[in-house]
Amino acid sequence: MTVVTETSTPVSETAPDATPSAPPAPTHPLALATVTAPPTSVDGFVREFLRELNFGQGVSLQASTVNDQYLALARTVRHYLMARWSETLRRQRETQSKGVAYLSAEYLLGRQLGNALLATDLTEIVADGLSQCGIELADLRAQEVEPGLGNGGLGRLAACFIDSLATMSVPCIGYGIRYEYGIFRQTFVEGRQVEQPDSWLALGAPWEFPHPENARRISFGGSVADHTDDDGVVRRRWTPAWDVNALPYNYMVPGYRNGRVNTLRLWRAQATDAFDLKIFNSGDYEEAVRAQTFAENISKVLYPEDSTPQGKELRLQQQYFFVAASIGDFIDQQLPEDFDLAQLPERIIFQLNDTHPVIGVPELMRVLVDEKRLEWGAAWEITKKCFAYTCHTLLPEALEVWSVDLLGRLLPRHLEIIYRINEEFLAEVRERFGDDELRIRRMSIIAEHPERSVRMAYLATVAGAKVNGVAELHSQLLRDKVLPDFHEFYPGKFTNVTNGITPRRFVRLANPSLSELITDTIGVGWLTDLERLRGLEPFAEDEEFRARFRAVKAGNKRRLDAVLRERDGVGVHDDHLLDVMVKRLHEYKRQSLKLLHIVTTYDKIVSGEVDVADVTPRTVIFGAKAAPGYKMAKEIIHLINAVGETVNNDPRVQDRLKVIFPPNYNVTLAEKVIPAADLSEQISLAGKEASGTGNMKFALNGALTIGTDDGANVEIRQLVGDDNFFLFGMLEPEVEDLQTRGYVPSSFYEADADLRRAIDLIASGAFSGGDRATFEPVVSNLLYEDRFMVLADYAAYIEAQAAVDAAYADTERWTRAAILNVARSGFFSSDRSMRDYIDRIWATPPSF
Ligand code: 26W
Repeated sequence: MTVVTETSTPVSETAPDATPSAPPAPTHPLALATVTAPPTSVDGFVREFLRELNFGQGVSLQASTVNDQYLALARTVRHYLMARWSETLRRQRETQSKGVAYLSAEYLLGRQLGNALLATDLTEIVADGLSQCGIELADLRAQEVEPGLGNGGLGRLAACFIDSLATMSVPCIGYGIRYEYGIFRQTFVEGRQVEQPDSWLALGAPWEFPHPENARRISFGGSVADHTDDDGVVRRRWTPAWDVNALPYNYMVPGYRNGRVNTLRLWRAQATDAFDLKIFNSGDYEEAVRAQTFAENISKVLYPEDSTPQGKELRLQQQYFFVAASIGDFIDQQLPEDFDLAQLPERIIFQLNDTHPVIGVPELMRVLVDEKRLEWGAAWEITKKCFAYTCHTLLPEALEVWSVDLLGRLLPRHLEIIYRINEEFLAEVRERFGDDELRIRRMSIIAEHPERSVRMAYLATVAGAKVNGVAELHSQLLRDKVLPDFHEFYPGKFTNVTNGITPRRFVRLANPSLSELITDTIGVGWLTDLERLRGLEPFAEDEEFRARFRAVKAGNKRRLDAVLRERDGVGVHDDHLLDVMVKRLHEYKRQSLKLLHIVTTYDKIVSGEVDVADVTPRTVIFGAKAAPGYKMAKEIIHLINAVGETVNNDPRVQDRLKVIFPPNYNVTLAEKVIPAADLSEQISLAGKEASGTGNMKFALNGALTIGTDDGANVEIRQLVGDDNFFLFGMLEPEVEDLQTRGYVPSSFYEADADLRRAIDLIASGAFSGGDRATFEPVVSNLLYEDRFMVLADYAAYIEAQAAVDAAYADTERWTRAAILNVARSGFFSSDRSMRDYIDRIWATPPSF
């Protein structure tokens, strides 16, 4: 008698009211014809737009608000993508080719309208048609609220990746969560960050297609027990305690002018039964709706942390909710009825965007063993081929662990499955290395200390067919430092795919004037084959071209000036070197090092050590949100604003040094700031930034990088050339060495007069109205902890900044270097990243 597992009530089936086996699909000769073909004339568009305004928004043109016009335009444009979407889906069903299911808890999509117009090549027709109606397209684009369904790098990368897969015609479904509230809105109150809820749906969501009929029931809690099934086989049966419905919302992911539209499916949580009428009628109204609010909390809000998991139960609920819905959806909705699940690895690869979706591994095992009644061994063979794991961090505290208590309570069957996966894994380790208990304890998916918990990165590594880092250095450190035991045990499993960014949004859309210059110079085609930018290299030697290149940059500075004046009432001088640091606020990214450079320069000016007239006019632009619970990060934001306030209003500076910190840095602001930048700050401590992607966006928009040899900076420097990159600071091995030798930050303070003066100025209260206490926490953290060695790299950084000033003074040399950065950064297209994933991990050939 064999013991295998089974759940009692089949779970995550489609919701009970789902229609029984569907009658033949309805059809009509006009069906496809009615799908609106993109207009070929302005009138054609205007007619469609006015129809949508009148019938969709229910208003006349005269009475319409800007929001009416935006919603009507968005729906009109999505009509034009419908044919491609349904054609893509039809072909996918027809070809049954292998595809990618990208599982990500975050997607930082940015505004959709501009990208949809670019993909359909309708920008001109629409702009003309709207202006005939007395409407500015730019006003409607500005009306769109960007979906901030992500924190930073990881979420934006997911958005770039699905854009590339659609443009490369690779079958892909992006799966995630439709948070009702995305990343918080950042405001500053007396220089301190204050968070506001991000009600991005408030003014309408024209880009989503809800499909409540495909809702799935997701279960939680309860217990597991043995059960003899109708074939007399003893199985494990999970009896959940509660459940919620997962409602899918589909979003279009248009490829760039290739007739293809992939799908992004985001799940929303809804109570299985609206509210309890019995309790309601008993008068306890609150209790009657409690279940409802409790359930819907699951997709209520994005967790605003991007490096230190809080281990909150709701976060685990979110992770299981969207992963179980996605895996169930793929198996039930995307595969033919009688699909042989042993072939699943030929049909799909579930790419794990960090550890956040890794609960999907025991979930697939539960579905295959408990629901589909496969043998454990067979199920594991399938599962091992169906998952791949991308790690996006190097910070030990960012690696998620879930306590077995919490997991056992919320997902008792999944914990059982994880225990068995670990048992069999450790048996293999013992087989290879004998009873090396230390190794066993080090490699066990279950950590015994400080509390028994599941190490999600270990589970992802054991179950994943491939494990990759996101830049060469990162992947090397993963193999040597983060997961060395696993690299030794699974040498062939580890690979690298260096990140990339989509040139459609971050060059063509964000920088139309540069795009025009590029196309004028090397022709079209570079937007889907970015290595063609190499064709610009010879033009670095062309004086006339350099002048046109500079004019583009100057134009982008003026545009940024107008945007920031209108947005925050502060502008930028277009004759200033724009020195930009935009990324999440985190100590390892070292915004405080940038701050010390500003304070040092300011100190030299006001002390008269340098003649202000000799100072290169420079505006430093910061953009950074801090996780609300990250105290030191918020202190640093406060200090940046305080220093800015003082420097910007000190007449002795004569406006030659400015510090501006526009609040609420997001994708939309990035699209305006990055094209205007001269200098890109990528100054993390070597060995801490997994890759970075902002660094790539700056290089492709003609900014020079000042940076450490960290993450993808290394590959940027190797490609653009040492002469066109301001490298400084310790290399990763030197950091490691200083760490082991014992790092004493105050010794650097003692030894460096400029550093001492800068820190003393902050400590003196110069930026806090003389109050020494205000920034004492930041100062003492730097002097006595300084975990990310800001003081150790200070001198080298200041020296590199002096080199920047010297280089910027030689305008032709600077422009030449900027052109070479653009020409040699084609490698950093997310299309290339996708090709690497296909070649090294997915083996999913483009379908057509
Ligand atoms: C709270 C748990 C948590 C932990 C880590 C949430 C989110 C994370 C992300 C992995 C953090 C993140 O965004 N990492 C960034 O990923 C980018 C895309 O690969 C890299 O370019 C950045 O270097 C990396 O910091």
